Amino acid sequence: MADLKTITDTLIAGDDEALVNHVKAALDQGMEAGVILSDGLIAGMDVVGGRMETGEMFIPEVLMSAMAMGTAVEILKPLLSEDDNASVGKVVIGTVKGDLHDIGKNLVVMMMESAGFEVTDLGVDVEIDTFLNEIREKQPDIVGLSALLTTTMPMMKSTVEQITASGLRDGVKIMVGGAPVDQAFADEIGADAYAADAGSASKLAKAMLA
Ligand code: B1M
Repeated sequence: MADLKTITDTLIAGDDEALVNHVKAALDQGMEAGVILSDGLIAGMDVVGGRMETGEMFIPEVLMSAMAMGTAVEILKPLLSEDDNASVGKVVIGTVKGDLHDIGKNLVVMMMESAGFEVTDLGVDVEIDTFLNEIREKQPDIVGLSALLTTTMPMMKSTVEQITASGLRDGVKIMVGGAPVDQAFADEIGADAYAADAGSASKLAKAMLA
């Protein structure tokens, strides 16, 4: 019998094989993919974050949880897709320079792709010049910037500034997100939108282009 607590505990333990089994069992029992994601997996990463902060978990253990999360998300991905797959717009997205966190950004990518966006994912630790080049080449409707560290939030600001200085700002909407980011910060750096989670990111992206 797989329940959300078992899923959360297995994610925290970083046991990806067991996690896959528990997630599959939960799906077989009729649990919704979205519930497994938010109340099982993301809830587990929150516990991992707390333990990392207090020194109860170290980087290698956190990485094992992160990798287990990625494996489990792959199982849920097709089940979280929306039916309507017509392209609704182009998105270029990445985690800003200096920041290696990608789990949240990957969820945003997944939700946006599911919602019908054509997404170019630049990965993590993305140089400002890479964003500028990709905007020139791909001509996206939306540029997404993710940051998980308070120390990389200024890089978000610099990225927006350089997009503006390069004359590319008028052609794109900029969306920002990540745990330390909020609406006030988005306003302060001149972003068009802030989303607190992956679900609202894709809804907001659609709304911005409507
Ligand atoms: Co790091 N880390 N980490 N870490 N890590 C945090 C962020 C931290 C809060 C942990 C803590 O101390 N409690 C802390 C930051 C403190 C701060 O800045 N004030 C921290 C630290 C300090 C560090 C290091 C500096 C540790 C060290 O080396 N001493 C180091 C930095 C490395 C670097 O980036 N240069 C580091 C390293 C790592 C790992 C590599 C081990 C690993 C990352 C693995 C990976 O991503 N592949 C890791 C992890 C896993 C975490 C925690 C535990 C989990 C992050 C996560 O994946 N959350 C995290 C603690 C926490 O957040 N509770 C922590 C789950 C994910 C689904 O949520 O990413 O918030 P989140 O994404 C959400 C929303 O924010 C939003 O939607 C997502 C889905 O709903 N969202 C967007 C995200 N991007 C968006 C973009 C949008 C819109 C919405 O539009 C474009």
